[in-house]
Amino acid sequence: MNEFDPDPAGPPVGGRAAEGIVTIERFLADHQPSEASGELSGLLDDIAMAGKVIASRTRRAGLTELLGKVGTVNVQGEDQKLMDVYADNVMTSLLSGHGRVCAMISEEQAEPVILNDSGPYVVVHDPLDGSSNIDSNVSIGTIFGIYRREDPSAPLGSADWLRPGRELVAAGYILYGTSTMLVYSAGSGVHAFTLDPEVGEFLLTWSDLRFPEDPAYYSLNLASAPQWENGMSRFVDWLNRPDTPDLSQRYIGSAVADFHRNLLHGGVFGYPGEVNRPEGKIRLIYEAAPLAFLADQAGGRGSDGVQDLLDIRPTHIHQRTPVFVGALPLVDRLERCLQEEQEDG
Ligand code: P6P
Repeated sequence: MNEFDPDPAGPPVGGRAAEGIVTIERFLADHQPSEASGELSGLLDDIAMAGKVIASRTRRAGLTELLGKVGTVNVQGEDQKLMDVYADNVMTSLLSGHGRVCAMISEEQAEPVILNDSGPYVVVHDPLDGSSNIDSNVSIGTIFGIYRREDPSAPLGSADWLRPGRELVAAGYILYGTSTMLVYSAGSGVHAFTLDPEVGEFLLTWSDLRFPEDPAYYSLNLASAPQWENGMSRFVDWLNRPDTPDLSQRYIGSAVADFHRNLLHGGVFGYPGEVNRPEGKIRLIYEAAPLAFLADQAGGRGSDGVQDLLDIRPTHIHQRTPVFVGALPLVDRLERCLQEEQEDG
């Protein structure tokens, strides 16, 4: 532990605390494959920069004009917050440079944003997940995923972004909370960085994060239980049995914050399908798939209750899906409960 090592809120069971001062730029450079062009590292650097800019505003949103609604609704039919639009603009602006990104899929944009027709990467993102919490100062976050175009010579089109999460080359989130953390994976483990605002750098906090063996939390909005798809009550009943893991219920209303706590301390986040909304609320491409990619890399997984989230090929960019993502034993148990209910009819 040295002066730059943030005093972690208890190093996670499954991860290695940083030794010394490692910036994200250096970590990316040291961990990219020798044959890499550096383009993906450069893109992740750009996303880190976007995180710094958005963090600086979320810290002051209460003091500036950036709280409140724009007065428009996004394609989801949700009130757009000023910060949603700001975060979307920052991500688009910072990722438009260098020619690395040909297209972006955003929760805040009805259609794909085409930046150029030659960039090797497609970026999917929820610029500010949990934004309904902005005015109550609850942690919110940017969720992102990166696909590499399979055939850059082919005309750019939906085949470049309507892809299963299994084809992601990287994914992560930036969590704007008590501190700003960037957590990402490029397919070789999950790594977490804390923004030191004085230095203006994301510094490595933990590498190779993995869900702890003994989970501590489950994140379900129990108030929605009456609307849940069949089988969910079977899971909650299982949780409350004396012979099952003694979990606490924590639900923030910001998936990225729930996911992060469950990654560090063990747990599962769920947003089930509902009787009148069987597809659930969470969007597949830019929320569920990136989180499922991270979970997979950290020894957990994501499911829609029947299949791995990473195996679902989207049919449209704002497609929603039921989501159960986190520690393997809990996701497996959830799937089993839903399937047993199905079998029992
Ligand atoms: P509810 C935020 O709007 C979000 O998409 C997720 O971040 C969060 O987990 C969920 O919605 C909260 O939804 O219906 O429980 O308020």
